[in-house]
Amino acid sequence: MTISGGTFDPSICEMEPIATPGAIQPHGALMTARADSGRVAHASVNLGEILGLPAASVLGAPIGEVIGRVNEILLREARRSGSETPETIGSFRRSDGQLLHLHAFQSGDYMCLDIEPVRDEDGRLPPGARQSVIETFSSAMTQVELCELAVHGLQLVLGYDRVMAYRFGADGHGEVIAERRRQDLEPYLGLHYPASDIPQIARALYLRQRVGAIADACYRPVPLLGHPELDDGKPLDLTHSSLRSVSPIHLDYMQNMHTAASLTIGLADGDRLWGMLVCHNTTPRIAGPEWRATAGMIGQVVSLLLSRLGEVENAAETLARQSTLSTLVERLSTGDTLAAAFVAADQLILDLVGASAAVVRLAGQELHFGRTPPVDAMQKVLDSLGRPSPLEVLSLDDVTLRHPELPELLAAGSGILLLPLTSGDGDLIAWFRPEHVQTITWGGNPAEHGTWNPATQRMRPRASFDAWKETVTGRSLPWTSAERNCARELGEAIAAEMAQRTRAELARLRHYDPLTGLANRSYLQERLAQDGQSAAALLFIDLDRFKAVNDSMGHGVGDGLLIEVARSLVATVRPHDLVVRLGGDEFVVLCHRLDAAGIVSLAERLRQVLEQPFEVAGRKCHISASIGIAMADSIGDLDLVRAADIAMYAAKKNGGNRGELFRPSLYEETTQLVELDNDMRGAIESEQFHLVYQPIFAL
Ligand code: BLA
Repeated sequence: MTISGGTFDPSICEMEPIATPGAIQPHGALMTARADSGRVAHASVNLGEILGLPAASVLGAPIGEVIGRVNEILLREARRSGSETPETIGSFRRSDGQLLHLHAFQSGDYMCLDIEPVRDEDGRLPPGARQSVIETFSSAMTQVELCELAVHGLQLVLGYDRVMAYRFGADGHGEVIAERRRQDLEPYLGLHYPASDIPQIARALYLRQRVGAIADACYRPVPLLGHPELDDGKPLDLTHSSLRSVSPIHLDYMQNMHTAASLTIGLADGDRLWGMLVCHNTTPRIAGPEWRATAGMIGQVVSLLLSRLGEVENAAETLARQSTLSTLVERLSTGDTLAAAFVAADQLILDLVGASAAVVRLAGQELHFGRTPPVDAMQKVLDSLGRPSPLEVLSLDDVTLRHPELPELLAAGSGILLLPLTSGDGDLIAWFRPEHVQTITWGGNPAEHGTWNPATQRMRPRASFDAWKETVTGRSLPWTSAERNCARELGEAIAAEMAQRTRAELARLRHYDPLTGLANRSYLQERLAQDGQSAAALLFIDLDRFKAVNDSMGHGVGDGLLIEVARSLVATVRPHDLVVRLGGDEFVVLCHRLDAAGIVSLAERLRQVLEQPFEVAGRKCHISASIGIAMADSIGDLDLVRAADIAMYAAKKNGGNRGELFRPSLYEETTQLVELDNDMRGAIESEQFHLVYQPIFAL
């Protein structure tokens, strides 16, 4: 809409006083009475014509005297029941015999009556027609199918020239998604109309009052007269009047569309206006109470089913995406690292939200999937999105319109779905979609919303509704709410997976020696506790001369030597034996299913291996080992480590580079070296250890 050559300002349309026009359409009359006194406060100037009593003569009179006592009681009852929506309360016979419908509704302090002559067409509906139309609705599988059945049914029972289902898009513009029409009329099916064709005020009104009718776009509005004292002077709200006079802008619009009459039904999905069923007639047509009731009922059923079908369609999409999501989440828990798991699941990441490319940033690593946009341009877009909070999904389908300076984004990054991850600064997943060029056919050029007519001081809607094609570029396919939800759920799953991996890593650290990668003392203790009932043999290995190496060659070589020793131990024992670094230069080998001869020969092999010089950082290190051996048929509460330790001390005391089997006499020999606790003493005295009395090997 241009105003004196200025730009279109939709707010002008929003200022139309559509609920309080101060006038009605001329095919009926309107009268109000104050709820307290019951005296007539308003009357339309055509009251004489419709009711047979001039407006001036009824203003101030008790309403019962005008419409009869019974009708007054019914009118009061309609008010008492509190229902805002209009209802037919009865009829009234004029002095010349003409029957009139009385239709009650509430407005502020007033009880209001629409008065309409009963017309022949009113009873024209074949009995049961309405019911059988409504029954067809339950077969609809999609919202569009339901709308097709609804327009078919409406045309069948009400017989308008054209019946359309009009669906609103997210930006408020609308599209005709179903249509039935007289063959000679041009089709509107598939046409789009700008949001400003139906201003917000009209949408809000159609949510409150679902059915509205215009009998003749060329009518002359009939003003209301108010009683000087009983009319409170506030504009009377006619939202619920079936005779409400409509905005002259819209009447012009209808005339430009070559439509004389309309009957419109608001379709609601919850508390949102989903769309409208719009019936048009090329010639004037009055929609009487029966038709309006039929329209209202059809609208109610369609609205109800629409919500349900919407949920079903959404659930079907979500379900398909959920199965991709759960496969993807399952994959995340495999793989050595999360990044490796992502790489292995590449196609699933794209399929999850129907993207052509994705970038995953994780702990300083960046993974690319599919055909990603050029890195610099992508970074600029990400920067422009600021720093959304973790798991706050952002989606745009018009990146290239927002960034015309980055045309290189068109092919791969017209749409972006951004998921900031919880793990830290800059961790994110960004999905991309390419440009999706679309042709939209508008009912008239949408840029020409209307013009300002200085002569009438009114808006004039656009004159041409000829199909006008627009090629929409710079946009990707929009991201659906199911896709956004899946992205968020993936974010939550990644957070859970990361927590799980951190816990596993911590557990690993708790059990492993970071220098050699061997199990540590706490792991050994857990294993011994677990293996409680089984027979076991344990070697306690202490390196001889390690301190000398450490002191003379430095800690670096010392650490290197420990790593080499660990490697040699692992290479020498059987695969299922456990090699442990207790700390410093002390190691343990825990063996199962090895008899005394077996364990002794293993100890001897280890002694020989450790006796060989080790080369660390180009330096030769000469060490050897003192090895203590302890065995038990059942570990139970025995402190095998302590026993082997005692034996090791004996080996060390005897010159090192040798093995000693634990025997109770060692207890006596080593008392100066180690303190034995009572449990140990008890175990030795009860001879639970294998008792072997002589050193079996020694240098
Ligand atoms: C109302 N505009 C409406 C209504 C429809 C449309 C359906 C509801 C009333 C009715 O059913 O007639 C629009 N009608 C359409 C469309 C199609 C159709 C899109 O058949 C497509 C096939 N209208 C304008 C501009 C303004 C405007 C520029 O084009 C504002 C300056 C206003 N439209 C306008 C207003 C109403 C309206 C104010 C409410 C009328 C009323 O109820 O008083």
